[in-house]
Amino acid sequence: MSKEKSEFLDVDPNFATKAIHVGSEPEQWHSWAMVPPISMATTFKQMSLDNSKGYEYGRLDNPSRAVLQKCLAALDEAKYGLCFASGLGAMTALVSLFNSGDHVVCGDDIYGGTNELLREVVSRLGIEISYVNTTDVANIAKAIKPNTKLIYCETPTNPTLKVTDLRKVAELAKSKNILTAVDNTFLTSYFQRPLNLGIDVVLYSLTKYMNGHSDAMMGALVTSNEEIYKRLKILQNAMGIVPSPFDCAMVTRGLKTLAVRMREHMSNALKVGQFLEKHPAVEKVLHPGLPSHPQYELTKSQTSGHSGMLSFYLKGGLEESRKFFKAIKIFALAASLGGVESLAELPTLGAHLHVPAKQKAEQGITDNLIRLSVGIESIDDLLEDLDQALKAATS
Ligand code: P1T
Repeated sequence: MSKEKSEFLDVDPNFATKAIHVGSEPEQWHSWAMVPPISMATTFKQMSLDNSKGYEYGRLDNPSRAVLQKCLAALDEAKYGLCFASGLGAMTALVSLFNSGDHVVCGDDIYGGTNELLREVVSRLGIEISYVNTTDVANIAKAIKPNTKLIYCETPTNPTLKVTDLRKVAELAKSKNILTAVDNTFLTSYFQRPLNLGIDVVLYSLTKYMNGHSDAMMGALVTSNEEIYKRLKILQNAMGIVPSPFDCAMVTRGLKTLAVRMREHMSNALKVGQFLEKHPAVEKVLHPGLPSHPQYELTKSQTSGHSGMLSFYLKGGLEESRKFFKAIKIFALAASLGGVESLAELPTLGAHLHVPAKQKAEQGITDNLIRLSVGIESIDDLLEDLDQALKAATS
């Protein structure tokens, strides 16, 4: 275990074992295959009119999906997991729990696509949304109304890595009987388990770290609340936002290396963060694992480490950013995050393109804010690449 890591909460000591074995038990298959067979069937023979072997129709359930859902639940120490066709598919199901006239308090710094879904679709359906800075729980308390049904946030946020105190959010919501949900995409269940901090539902874009290889698109909701699970299970089927069995098998395989990958992402990103903080071409680094982060202590109290995500302000503006992206060689200019390969993007023209300009300005999503998803390549190569690109950007 690295020195940095010992400062944080203990990682679940059984995590890697669960990630490799739970849901994949060979004895459940006739062949005792060590790797779950992919079940592509869309329909399943019924034993009689009122008796099945557990599966009926592919949208309702599927053995490859069941394997993954069981593993996801175990990793969050939850009772239930449900997979969806994408992270936004999972969000669509979550917000569909609510009705026209209901009110949602939402973090103001969230993935641009989630922001667009809430503004362009959910608001139009009559669900009112208040965007607040959740880093101060008092802002959430102020925004709560008699019809508030959900408090939702990301922590750390995409792309400015702000951290919300999940214990305080859960305590406030419970006192008012409001459901809480947290997007845990950046940290994964390896580094942060919001349900253990009192949160009701955890959302994932499995497209990112959980799969880890940028080759499957999927989302998930995880909960121990039986009533919410039953309603979400109905929505998963009724809305038809289900993943393919093949993609489920891909993510099941990805999870088996989640623990080792996350340790490498953490180590590389911390070194990148420390390097950038000292670089003359860099104005400021946003990384919750660096003592310079305003919520460094809070982070240590609710997570057991960090992912490969960090952002930084380059000295200069759009012109310098363009030069940086032109110069990078190992880091690729690309959307998304959480794969083994290093990616860089400019949120204001990428993942947050459609976020209203005012909201972007308030969040500090400027022309010189660059987001990195630090992969698990050799660290010296990554630092060398960044160094030459930063020099090219500011020369
Ligand atoms: O892309 P999808 O699987 O639908 O997941 C959406 C999503 C949800 N939550 C967070 C925190 C995310 O970052 C994302 C997707 N994000 C990107 C594609 C991106 O480049 O930030």
